[in-house]
Amino acid sequence: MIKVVHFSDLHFGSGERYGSLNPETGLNKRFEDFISALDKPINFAVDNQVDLAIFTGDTYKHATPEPLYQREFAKRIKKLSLNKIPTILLVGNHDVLYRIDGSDALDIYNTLEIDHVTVFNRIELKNIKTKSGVVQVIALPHITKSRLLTKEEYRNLSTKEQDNLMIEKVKQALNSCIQKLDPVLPSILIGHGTIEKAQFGSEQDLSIGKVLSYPLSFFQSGSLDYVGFGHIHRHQVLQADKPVILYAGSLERVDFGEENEDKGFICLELEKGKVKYEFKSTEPRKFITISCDLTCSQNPQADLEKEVLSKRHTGSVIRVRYIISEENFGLVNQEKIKELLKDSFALVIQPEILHKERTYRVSDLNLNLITNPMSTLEKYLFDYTEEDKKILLEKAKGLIENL
Ligand SMILES: [Mn+2]
Repeated sequence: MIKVVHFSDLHFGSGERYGSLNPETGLNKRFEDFISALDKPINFAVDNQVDLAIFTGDTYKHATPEPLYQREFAKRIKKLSLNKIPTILLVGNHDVLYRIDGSDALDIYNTLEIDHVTVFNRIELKNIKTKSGVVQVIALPHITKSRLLTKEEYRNLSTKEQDNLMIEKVKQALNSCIQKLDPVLPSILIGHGTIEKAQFGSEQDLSIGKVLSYPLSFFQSGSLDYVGFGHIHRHQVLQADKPVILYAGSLERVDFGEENEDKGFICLELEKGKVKYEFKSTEPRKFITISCDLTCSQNPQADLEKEVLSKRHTGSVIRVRYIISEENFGLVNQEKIKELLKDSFALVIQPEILHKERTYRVSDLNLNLITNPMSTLEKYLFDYTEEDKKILLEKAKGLIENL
């Protein structure tokens, strides 16, 4: 039996607007959260002496990360390497620089030939040796047009046709890998991208449009034991068995769109034809929205305080949203609310002011006037100067005559 840890979508550098500077470390406190989230699968792998660690892409927010982010990621990869745990790094869309040289943020691990570390940046099949046996790994990294198609192939095609051609090429490449699998050995497919029918989380706006969408059928081959994907941040299981097909999900929350999503990583026990998997939470920082409709409230401050006190949670990122009428806006003391929530990790207060209706009503405008548009318009323009009214009525006359 081969023990595997699979984690994904680290995105160092994201979500830092909800963190302040930690004066002791000089780091953004949310970045520290992201670091400790990464430590969970890394430490689990080391403490349990797993046979294989897999990261399915999107290491940083951008493919040109600050040295700080590179250093903290590299420390963790080094730890896996020193513990002789075979480690796979798969290139995600946020790791790729859209340049002709096709370089990516994980290239450096290839170049330095770190012991026990394998980087996958193209579709291929490799046998990875672990202390408990060989695992066959088919890799499907983020696919870029320039790596998959030649200029001659796509020059005269529409974007849609190019996508279809790329999907067809991916299918052929995957199938040729699948055909080469030794039926006796355990086999996994790791990917970074969108599988049709997968449910997006709030990261949708980050990347949609740049990635292809693969049919689930590409990955349902009985020769595979486990299909582990990255890219979509919401952890989800698309198929429970033969093979297991899932998204590990990201390791930490980026924003309030993920308030109700747990974050974590996957532990696998892999044998040929038999897979046991378990989702382990990283216990990500809590995000809590406190909502309050104060439009009908007699005592907005008291009602809002009551709601805040019932929902407040120490150490969480808190968002207070309330709707209030324009005339009552001054009755809420935001400083007092901030004081009540001073133990939160971060705080956002978002009042929504309900404005009085500003539509001007012209009392003698009625349906009877419909037969005489010019006099109707004249009444409608009651608060214009005589001069402007004259110009507008002239223009209107021309338009009406044309009609
Ligand atoms: Mn991605």
